[in-house]
Amino acid sequence: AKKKQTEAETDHEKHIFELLKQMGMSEKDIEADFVHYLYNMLGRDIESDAYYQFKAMSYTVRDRLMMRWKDTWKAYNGGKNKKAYYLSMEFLIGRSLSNNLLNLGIETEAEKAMYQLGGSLEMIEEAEKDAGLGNGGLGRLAACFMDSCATLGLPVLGYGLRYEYGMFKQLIKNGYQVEEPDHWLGFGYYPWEIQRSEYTRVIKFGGYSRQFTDPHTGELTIHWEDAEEVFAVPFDVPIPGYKNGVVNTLRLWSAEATEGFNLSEFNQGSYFEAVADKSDAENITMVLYPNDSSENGKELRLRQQYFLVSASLQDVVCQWVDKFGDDFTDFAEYNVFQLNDTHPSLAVAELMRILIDDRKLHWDEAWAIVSSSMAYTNHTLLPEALERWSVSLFEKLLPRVLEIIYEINARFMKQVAMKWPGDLPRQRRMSIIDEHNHVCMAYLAIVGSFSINGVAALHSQLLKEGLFNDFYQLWPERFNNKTNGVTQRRWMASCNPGLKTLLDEKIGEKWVTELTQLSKIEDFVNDKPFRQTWMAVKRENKQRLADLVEKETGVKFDVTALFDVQVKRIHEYKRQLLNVLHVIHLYSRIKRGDTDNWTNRCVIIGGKAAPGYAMAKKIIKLVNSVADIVNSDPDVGDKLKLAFIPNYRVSAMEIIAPGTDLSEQISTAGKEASGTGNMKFMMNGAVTIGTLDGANVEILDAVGQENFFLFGLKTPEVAELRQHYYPQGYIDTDSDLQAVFGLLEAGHFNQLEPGIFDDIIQSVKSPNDPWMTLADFRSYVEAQEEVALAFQNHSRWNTMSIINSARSGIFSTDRTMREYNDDIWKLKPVKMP
Ligand code: B1H
Repeated sequence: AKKKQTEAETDHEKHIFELLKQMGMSEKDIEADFVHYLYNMLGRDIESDAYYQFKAMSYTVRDRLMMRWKDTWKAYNGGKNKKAYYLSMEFLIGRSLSNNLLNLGIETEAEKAMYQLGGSLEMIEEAEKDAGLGNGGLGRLAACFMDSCATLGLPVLGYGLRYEYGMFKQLIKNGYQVEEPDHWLGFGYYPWEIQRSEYTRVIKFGGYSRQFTDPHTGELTIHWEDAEEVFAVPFDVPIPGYKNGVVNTLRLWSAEATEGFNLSEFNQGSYFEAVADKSDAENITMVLYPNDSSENGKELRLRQQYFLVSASLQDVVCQWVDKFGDDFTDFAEYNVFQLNDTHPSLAVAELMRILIDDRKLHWDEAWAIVSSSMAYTNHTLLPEALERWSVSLFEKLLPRVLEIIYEINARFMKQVAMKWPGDLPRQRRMSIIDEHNHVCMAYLAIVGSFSINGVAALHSQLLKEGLFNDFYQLWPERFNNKTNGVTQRRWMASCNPGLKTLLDEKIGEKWVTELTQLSKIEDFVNDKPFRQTWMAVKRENKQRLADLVEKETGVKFDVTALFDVQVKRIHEYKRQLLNVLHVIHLYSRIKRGDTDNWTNRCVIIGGKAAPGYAMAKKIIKLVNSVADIVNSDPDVGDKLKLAFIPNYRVSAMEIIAPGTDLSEQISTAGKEASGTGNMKFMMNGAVTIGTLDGANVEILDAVGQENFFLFGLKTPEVAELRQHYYPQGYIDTDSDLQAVFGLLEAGHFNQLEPGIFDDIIQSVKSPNDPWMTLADFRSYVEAQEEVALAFQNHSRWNTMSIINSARSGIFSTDRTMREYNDDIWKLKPVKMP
C-alpha cells in the first residue's frame, strides 16, 4: 500500500512538474510575471521605487530557477552520490540579478521586457543591495567557488551564516571613515532566499558534560546537560550554473530563540527577563565581524563559529541517517567538508561529538571518519590572524567540545612523541593547546584533515617551510596548493559587456566556461580593427569609472590619463602607504617643475578599515588629506588626481576593474597569501605593478617581465633585511624621499589638524616597521616611471593590455574547482537534461 501511495504521489508530482515546466522564458512571459509580482504581490506600480521593481524581477527570475533547483537536488540525492560541503563564515555574494539572468541565458529577454514596460533593466539591477556577507578576498572567493561548482555541475553545498547586518557601509566625513550598519535585508526578506524551517536544528551552548554508566550493560555514555538551546533556521539561496540546468544551494543559518533558551530564568520565575533575553540567542547571527586578517577573540565570534559548524554537520548527518540509518562505515566516501580557513575548524571536534555522543560510535571509528572527510584551506601567514581561543572560554561555552579537543590532542601528542622521541620542544610547539592555555585552531584543523592547502604557489610553499613546517615533516602528503581564481561570468561577462561583445565576436562564446580560450585573442594582437576596438572598449569603461568617481567624490578625471587603482581592504601589509608616498612624490615633482615628458595620472584608492584598526583608519584620512591638496592645486591641474572611493564593495569593483589601466598589488613580499583583485584587473586588460607576492608570482609567470612592472624585495630578502632594517638610511640617501617627508613632516596636508599623521610617519620610519615600506620606495618609484613611459606609447600599452587579458585563463575559479575536485573532493559531476 505504501508503494502504491508513493507511486500515486509521483503521478501527481509529474503532473505538477509538467505545469511548472511550462514556465516560459520569452520576453512576454517575463513581462507578465514581472507585472504580476509588482502589482499583485508587492502592491506597487511601474512608477514606484526601483527597489520594488528589482524585487518583482528577482521573483520572476527565481521562479525560473525553482524547477531546475529541485531537479538538481534530486540528481544529487537520488542514489548514493558523493557531496562536498564548503563551510565558510563568509560568502561575499554582492548582487545576484544580472548574474542569474546571465547564467539562465535570459538577459536579452529581461531587457526587452523592461523596455516594453517603459523601464530599464540596468536601473533595476542597480537597485539591488549587495549581499555583503563577507569582509574581502576570503568571502568573495567562496562566492566565486559556488558559481564555478554550479557551472561544472559539482555537487557542492555552501554552508554559511545569514547575518542580519553584513559588512558595514563606509562613509567618509572630513576625510575620516565612519561606519554605518548595513541592513541589507531591508524590511523583509532577501528575494532570492527560501526559508526552510522544516530543517531547523538545535544548537547547544554552556552547561556541562556528564558521564553515565549503564547499570545493565556497563556501557559509558556522555550527556551534555543544562545547556542553553538556540534554533538554527536555514535559508537557501539558489546558485545557478551557466546555462547548464544546474542550480546548487547555499544554505545560510539564522539564529532564533527556543523556548528553552533561558530555562534557568524561567525556572526562577523571571518570565519577563527570559523573554527579553531571547535577543541573546538571536544576536548570534546579527552581524558579521568586520575584521579582515586579524583576530579579536570575542565570545560572540566563537558562538557564531560553533553555531555554523554544529548546524551544518547536524544537517549532513541527519540526512545521512534518514537514508542509511546508523551505518556510518562509508560516510567518508560520500561526504567531504572543505574548511574555509580555521573559522569553521571546530568541525573536527563537533563531528567527533555527534558521531560518538549522538550516534554511539567508538572513538577510533569516529576518528577514522572525521580525519578522512575534513580538508583545510589556509588563507594567511600573518600571525595576528591565527585563531587561538582560551581554554576558559571553551570551558564555559563548549565544555563537551573541549573534552574532545583534549582527547584529540592527547592522542596526537603520543604520535609526535613516537615520531620524535625525546624532542620535547617540538611536542610543545605542535600541541593543539599552547603554553598560554589557548586552543590553536589551525593545529586542530591540520590534525583533523587529510588535505591542507594554501591559496597560491608561493603561499603554499611558505606554509610548508615556515608556519606549518613541523606538521609538514610529519605528514608531507597532506600538503598541497590550490591557486585561487575568480569567476569570469561575474568578473568579465557580466561586468564588462563591451569586452564580452568583442570576445564573442572574435573567438566565440566558449571562454565563458573555458577561460583558457582567451589565449586565442593573441592571434589578433596585431590586428588593427581588433586593437582599435579593444582600446575603445577600455575608453568607454574608463568613462564609466570616471563618472562613478565624480559622483562619489566630486573629483573630475580626464579619461586620457593613466587610471592607477588600488582597491582592497586597508591594511599596513598591503601598503596603501607606499602608494600615497608615491603620489606625494609626484606632487612634489610637479611643484618643483620636474615635469618633462609627463604622463597624466588619476590615482584611485579605496577600501574599508576594520573599525578597531586605528592605523588603517589613519591611512584613509591621509589619502583624503593628500587628495584635497593635490586636487585643488592649480599648478597640478590634470597632471595628477587622487580620489578615495568610499564604500568599496563587490558592485563597485564591477565598475572599477573594467576601467582600470594599472593594477596596484604592492604588498610586502610574503604577506599577501594570494590576492584575487589582481586577477580581476588582469582579465579586464589592466597591467600590474607589483611585488613578488601571492598570486602575483603566477601572473608574472603567465605574462612575462615585459608585460608586468615588477619591483621590490623578494620574500627571502625581506626576511634577511629584518635583521638590520634601518629606514633612516633610505631617507638620508634619497632626495625624493627627503622631499616627501619634508612635506609630510611640515604638516603640508594637515594644516588644520596638526600632528594627526605623526604616528603614520613614525611607523614607516621605525626600524621595527614589519612592512618595510621605505625599503621598497626607490624601486617602486622607478617601476612607476617605467609605467608612465609605457603608457605614453599607446600602442605598446594596448599590446600589454591585450596580452594580460589573453593570458589570464588559468585564473578562472573553474580551473581552481577542477583542481579541488581532482585532488581533494573526487566528486562526479552531474549533467542535467
Ligand atoms: C584572507 C583572511 C581573513 N586571509 C580573518 N585571511 C578574518 C582572516 O574575520 N576574520 O577574522 C577574515 C578574513 N582573508 C585573504 O584570503 C587573503 O588575505 C588574500 O590574500 C586571499 O586572496 C584571500 C582568498 O584566499
